[in-house]
Amino acid sequence: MSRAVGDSGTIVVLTGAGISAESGIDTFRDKCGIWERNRIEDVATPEAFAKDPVRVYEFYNARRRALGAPDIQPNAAHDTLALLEGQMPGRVLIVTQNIDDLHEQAGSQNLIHMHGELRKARCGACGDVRPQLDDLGPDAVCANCESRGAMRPHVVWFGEMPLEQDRIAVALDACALFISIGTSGSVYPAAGFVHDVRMLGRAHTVELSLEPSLGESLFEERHYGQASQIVPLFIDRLLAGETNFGPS
Ligand code: BV8
Repeated sequence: MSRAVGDSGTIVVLTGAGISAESGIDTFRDKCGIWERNRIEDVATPEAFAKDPVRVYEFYNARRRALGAPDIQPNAAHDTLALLEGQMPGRVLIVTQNIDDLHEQAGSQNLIHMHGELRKARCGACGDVRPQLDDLGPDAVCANCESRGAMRPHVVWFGEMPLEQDRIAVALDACALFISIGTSGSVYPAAGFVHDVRMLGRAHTVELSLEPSLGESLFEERHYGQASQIVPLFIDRLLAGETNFGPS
């Protein structure tokens, strides 16, 4: 059965750390990954922040500084997704688990950072969110409510509710094509999106990653390799109408 995206079908693309690996940003669960060098309980939970805020500030300050290095640039996978959005205006949504801004740098606009953004800070007192390019610390003052010491990384920690879940649910419900790129399928609710889409039975599901994810068996189509190679290959076929799911 061809559930073609056709001229009106929408596409939801879920991305994980693997799409940014070739850009020089560490993944989490590969060898020497971020969670291999740091315990989640020490740096990525509200309890960790309450217990030792300086350690948590520094964990994200180090990653923010690394992201600012001149050699950290979007790769062909990011660029191709921005091209796809340009070719199918209003019909492509990227939901990223990543807190880097490489999708934005590549030109993607219809984008949800469900786990927050490394280059933003949020006030724990008033909720105001502002760009944060430099190191963040306990003496930071909120530009909105002037509270001192309440600013935190605008990042979703484990045990916190991911952002824009309602908007994501609406997009998953409506999509004709769900593409998962560079994620191990380890973290929920993101890892459950393919199951949600399959239960609805309307969309084709595709996994593009270096190696099979934990949710591999739920994807109807799977391609493995470096994102900078397999993502352009797949999107080129999609746009050329060589799949069942390109624009008709
Ligand atoms: C919540 C921001 C509820 C921080 C992150 C159900 C079952 C079990 C557990 C749970 C569940 N529901 C909730 C949980 C608990 C928890 C969870 O899922 N735990 C896991 C560990 C079992 N989930 C949560 O706590 C979430 N919150 O559910 O809240 C709630 C309800 C009501 C009220 C309040 C709360 C919040 C989760 C968000 C945590 N924050 N990120 C930060 O970045 O520091 S998640 C963290 O993992 C990372 O940010 C990352 O984005 C995410 C997923 O990792 P991946 O992106 O997949 O990266 P990974 O390294 O694992 O894999 C990389 C992949 O790329 C690999 O497959 C590799 O092969 C591939 N790859 C590598 N190189 C390449 C490549 N692919 C292509 N090309 C390459 N070159």
